[in-house]
Amino acid sequence: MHRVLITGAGGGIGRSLRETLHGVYPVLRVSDRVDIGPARAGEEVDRTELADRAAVERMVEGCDGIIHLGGISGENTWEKILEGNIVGLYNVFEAARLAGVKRIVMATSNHAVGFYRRDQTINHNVMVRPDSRYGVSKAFSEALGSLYSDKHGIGFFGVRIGNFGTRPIDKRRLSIWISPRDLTQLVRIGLEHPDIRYEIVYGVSNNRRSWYDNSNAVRLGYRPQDDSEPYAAEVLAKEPAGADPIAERRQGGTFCAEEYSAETERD
Ligand code: 15L
Repeated sequence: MHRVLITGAGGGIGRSLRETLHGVYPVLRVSDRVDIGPARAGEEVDRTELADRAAVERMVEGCDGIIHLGGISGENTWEKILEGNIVGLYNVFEAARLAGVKRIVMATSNHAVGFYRRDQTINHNVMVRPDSRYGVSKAFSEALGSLYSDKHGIGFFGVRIGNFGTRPIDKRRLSIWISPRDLTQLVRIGLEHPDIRYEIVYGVSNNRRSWYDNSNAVRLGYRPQDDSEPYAAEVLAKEPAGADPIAERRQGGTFCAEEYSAETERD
C-alpha cells in the first residue's frame, strides 16, 4: 500500500484514523465533503461529494487502498441514504475498479444485522437482518463488495462496526464498543493481510458482553486489546429505566424500535 484514501475523513472515525494511520503508509489521502484542514507531511487533502461521479474518480485516482467511511452514518430519509450510501457508494466502487485499487476496507455496521436478538450470538455467516434504511444500505455495501471481489478481483474487508469511541456510552454499547486502537488494528489487517478476497468481520473490542462470534477476525490475526467491562458498573448505573421492549430485545436497539409497526414480532 503506497497511497491509502480515507473517505469521510472529517467524521469521528475518520479523524481518529487520520491520526493513528499518520506515517503508516507513504501517502494518506484524506477526503470529505467538508473542509478538513490543510495537508500535513505525508498527506493529501481532497474535498469531494460522493454523488459526483467525475469528482469521485479524481478522488480515487492513484490510490492502492480505500478506507470507505463516507456517506450517511445513521438512519435518515430514503433520499439521503440513496444519495450518500447507494449512489455515492457505487461511485466509489466504480472509481476503484477504473483506478485498479487493490483493497477496499468498508465501514459497514452492526445495523446490517441489527434485528437479531440480544440473546443470540451471531457470526460473519448469518443472513443480513437490517434494522433501518441505513442498515439496508450497509447490507448493500457488503453485496457490492462481493460483486467487485468476484468479478473484478478487488479485495473487500467489510467491518461491521459496533460503536466507536474512547469508552462505551451505554448498556447496549457495552456489547458492541470498539476502541480507536482496536479499530486501527482491524483496518490495517484489512489493508495489509495478503490473502483477503472477501471478508466480513465485526468491528468490536474484546468485550466480555459481546453478541458476536468474531472468530473470522481472529483467524485473520485480530487481537483486540480493549474490553468494555471495566466501564460496566459506571455505565449501568447511569442507564435510564423503562427502555422500549423492542429496542431492549434487539441488538440494533432504538434503530429497531423507530418506525416499528409489526403486530407480531419475528423471532
Ligand atoms: C452506527 O452504525 C452508527 O454509524 C453510529 O453512529 C452508532 O449509531 C452505532 O452504529 C451504534 O449502533 O451505536
